[in-house]
Amino acid sequence: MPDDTFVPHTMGQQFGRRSWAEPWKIKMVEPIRQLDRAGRERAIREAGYNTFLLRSDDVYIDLLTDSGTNAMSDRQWAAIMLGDEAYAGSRNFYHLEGAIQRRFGYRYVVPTHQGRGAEHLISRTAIKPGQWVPGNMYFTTTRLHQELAGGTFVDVIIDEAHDPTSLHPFKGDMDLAKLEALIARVGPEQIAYVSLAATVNMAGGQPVSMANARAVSELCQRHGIRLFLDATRVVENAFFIEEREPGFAGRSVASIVHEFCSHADGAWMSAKKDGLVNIGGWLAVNDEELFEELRNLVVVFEGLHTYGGLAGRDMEALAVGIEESLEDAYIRARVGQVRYLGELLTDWGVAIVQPVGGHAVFLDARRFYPHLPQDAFPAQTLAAELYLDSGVRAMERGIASAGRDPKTGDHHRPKLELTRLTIPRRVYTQAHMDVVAESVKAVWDARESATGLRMVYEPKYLRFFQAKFEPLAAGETATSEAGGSEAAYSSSRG
Ligand code: PLI
Repeated sequence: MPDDTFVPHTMGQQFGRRSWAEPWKIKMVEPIRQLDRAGRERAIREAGYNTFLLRSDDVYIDLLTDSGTNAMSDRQWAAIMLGDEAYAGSRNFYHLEGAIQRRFGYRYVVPTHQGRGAEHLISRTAIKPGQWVPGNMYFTTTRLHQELAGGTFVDVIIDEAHDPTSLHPFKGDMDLAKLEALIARVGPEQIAYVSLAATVNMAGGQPVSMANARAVSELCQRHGIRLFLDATRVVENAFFIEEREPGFAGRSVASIVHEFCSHADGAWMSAKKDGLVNIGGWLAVNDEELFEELRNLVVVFEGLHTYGGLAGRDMEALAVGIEESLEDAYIRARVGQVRYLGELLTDWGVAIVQPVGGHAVFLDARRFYPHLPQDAFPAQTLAAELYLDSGVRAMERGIASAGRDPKTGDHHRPKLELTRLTIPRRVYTQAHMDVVAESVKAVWDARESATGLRMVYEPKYLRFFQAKFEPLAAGETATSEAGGSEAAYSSSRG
């Protein structure tokens, strides 16, 4: 006799909730291990207190980045076996080209080995020395390639983006007044192009609204300026539009991505993020003349225009990854997992960037360590403390990442001093998130004892990748050999 009081799959309703789960199950696993405390102390010391210099074998849960760390699906691994490794005209290129044209809507496609390969090409072709490149907050590699091409980046993101406590739903939006003011000051012919990123990595994975993309596009058209999109996390961006922007509820992320991309004259993507692959990138434009230039330049720096530094199998896996990334159930679980971690930390009173973004939870190192000046690298310190506590690897997104002004040599001093817990796609479980949250809480509880770091080795470009640090002794003051306003940092520290 069936027991009709037992209702499978709706148990949660008894407690007033319904859980969601990932739309996939695990077929293959990769063992990980946790070093003991003495091992972690040795490893982080040998790494110069820079989590980029740790060996991954010494890491327990790896939240360094969501770049290239994706777990591919069985369909993608099957696609790997369909690699056509012809030097020229690989069929995998045509599959990839078709997927990009269909899903993002651009006419001409250039494959690149990863995002910065595309940034290099677009910067060299579209920037004349002395021109300006407005964007919605800097990104490290994007700005460097703009500078190497002779351009100057100008931040025109809304002020709310620099405030980790602001609950603005689209903190990635551009401030149209700031953009207009720049155009009026330097003249539209001196603007190389407008560079719009969705989502905004350095602001905490914050989205750009469709209304803002449309308005920026209209403004650019009025002035005859091109608009290019960094589409690295455009699927995560579309999820937030569906969730938050009036008129988009119930729309598929695929249709939102397509509409969003239609506002730009072209786009590039580090496919190592939303593309769900381990390597790859692309650049796509509508202008035939610009395409001719890019197609010529790609053979100089990346490889032939039908592989751009990628193996045929990589392009095939990406063509499949693009389709999978646009599935609504996938993206809901993806952002849902990041939010789960963020909500745990919020409930426990830990200072994080709000609202929680698409690819990572960002810890607010200023509020962890109000006693540390920015010259003592609070966010770098926090990443090292977290590793010491549990072997969880995070990364710095503060003064070390910001680098130096190439003209003055001074540190850039970002208002945001953050440590990023970046969640790889389809890799970790909810239990891993619990372990991470518990470790962050332990570091939060011990926050008063942190003493900070000093930089003892600084490479010229993208210093955060390879810089080395030493712990400051308790009471020792951090000194900066460069100028810049430490006072401004102190006065805005919460
Ligand atoms: O790492 P690449 O060269 O494939 O892509 C560079 C790049 C471009 N744009 C944006 C928004 C990125 O986030 C980005 C790379 N991000 C990395 C590596 C990260 O850890 O966030």
